[in-house]
Amino acid sequence: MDRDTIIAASKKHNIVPGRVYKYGTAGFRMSADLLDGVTFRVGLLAALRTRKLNGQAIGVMITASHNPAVDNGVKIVDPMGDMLEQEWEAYATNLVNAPSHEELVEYFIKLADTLKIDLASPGKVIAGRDTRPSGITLVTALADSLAATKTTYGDYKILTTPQLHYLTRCINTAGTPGAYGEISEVGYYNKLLEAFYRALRGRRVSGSLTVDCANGVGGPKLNELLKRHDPQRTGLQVKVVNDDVLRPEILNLDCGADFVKTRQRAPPNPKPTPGDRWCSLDGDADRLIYYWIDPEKGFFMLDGDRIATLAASFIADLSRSAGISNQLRIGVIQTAYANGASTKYIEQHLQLPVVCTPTGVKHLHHAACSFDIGVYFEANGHGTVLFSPTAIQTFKTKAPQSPAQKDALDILSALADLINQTVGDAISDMLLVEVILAHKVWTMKDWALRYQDLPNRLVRVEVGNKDLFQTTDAERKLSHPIGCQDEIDKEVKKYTNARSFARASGTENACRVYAEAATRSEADELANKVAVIVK
Ligand code: 16G
Ligand code: ZN
Repeated sequence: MDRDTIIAASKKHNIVPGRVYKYGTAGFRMSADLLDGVTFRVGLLAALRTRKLNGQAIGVMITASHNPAVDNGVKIVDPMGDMLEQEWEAYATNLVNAPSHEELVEYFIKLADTLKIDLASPGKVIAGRDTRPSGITLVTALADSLAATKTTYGDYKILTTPQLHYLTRCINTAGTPGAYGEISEVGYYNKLLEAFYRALRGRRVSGSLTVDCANGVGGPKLNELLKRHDPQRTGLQVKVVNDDVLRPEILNLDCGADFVKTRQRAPPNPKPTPGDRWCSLDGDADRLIYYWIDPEKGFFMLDGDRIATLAASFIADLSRSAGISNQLRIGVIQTAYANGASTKYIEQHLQLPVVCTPTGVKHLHHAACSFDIGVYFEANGHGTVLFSPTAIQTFKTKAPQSPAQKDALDILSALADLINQTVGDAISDMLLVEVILAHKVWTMKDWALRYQDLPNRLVRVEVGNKDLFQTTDAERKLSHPIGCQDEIDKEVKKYTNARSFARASGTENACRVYAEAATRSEADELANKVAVIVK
């Protein structure tokens, strides 16, 4: 690896001076025109990371998810398809903030030295991007840094975020007992569909499902999956809407999972007919929100908490039917944003343990790994179910004592293939929900009736310096500024069944305040009072 080559390549991809960049919960994310130099430097980090991990492939995803079309982002995927190891986030931040090209290369070489990385060894990086046009130029910046560092590079072009995670894991497990799947986009569709058929075990999905794809990458990719799906075999009829990726400016505009979750209403176009089953994906297809229009009560949303409770109850039932419930520990991971009613339902009704972690997929994913079956979902619709090697082994080797036990074991086995084991995946999660509703023979209303959400309110508060707000107890309490939490507690005490917390956003320069209470007006009032305290 040659210093001058890297410097020369870097000079083609400047960072915008005077800005401070930080590798946050979603990597680097901002206005796309600020990202050229950032992406080049992320390439340098990926070049180090792959070599640190003996040449295993590292993934780089270029997406800004549910953000407006003018934004973009770049994040790194570790070899098993999980998020970049936390310690390395700081290295990424330092590399990207290097004030000059020369200092950048100095730091790069110093980092290699400190981490005992042999720069002459081979390395491999693969990349994917969502449908944002800016992704094309950003990929060029990435390719340039990988060429300058003599790193083998594979461009998978347009992908959903979970597909890139899938491919990264497939490449690194190929030819091993843990082989995750065929290394191609088609391999991904085939794996999901085959598992979908197996998980249904002859049950039929009823009614049609309309999928709002946020005019993002989920549209064309879901269409690819559906081309291969045989509706005769499953009963699933899918109608794909908001799948226009030719007009980039309408990405995430008045549609998609984030719109539905934050506005608490269906996309205005096209309008759902009362009684229909709908779901929305976000701009990179890693979040999923279900909803329907109740003919009497109107819009009803089934968010990440509802998907988590549905999945946990189904899997716990199956493991009882399979006679393995005393062998495997099942747990549910949530964040402070989970509705209190869902937590209560899981603990008291499903009798399963709940763990609360800070916001951000990496925290939930990590906590889920401590169970044999870890169900994790953020309320915003991002989540998955992780099956440990022990769990998968048990499904395969346990000798069934009855046809019912065999049925349950086979379904569990199929779920472990259907559910993306690397990261939350809207398309995979959607097939999971359809399987469960088919098995339970549930309508949307049946699903909605499991528990009643506590009214809640989320407000965004502009603050001078969000970094002053530090939290403990999985973000449920403020440790700083001193005294702030006492004031919040004092307000919360005035309401019944109430809860409220404030935290600094990891993706925007603002604080978020969440409040829930027994009634809508109390939740609103409490949120506003806490917002005043934080301001
Ligand atoms: C990021 C996180 C998401 C989290 C959100 C919170 C990942 C891949 N994404 O999008 O999980 O819910 O940030 O945003 O970890 P906030 O910190 O601005 O509230
Ligand atoms: Zn997303």
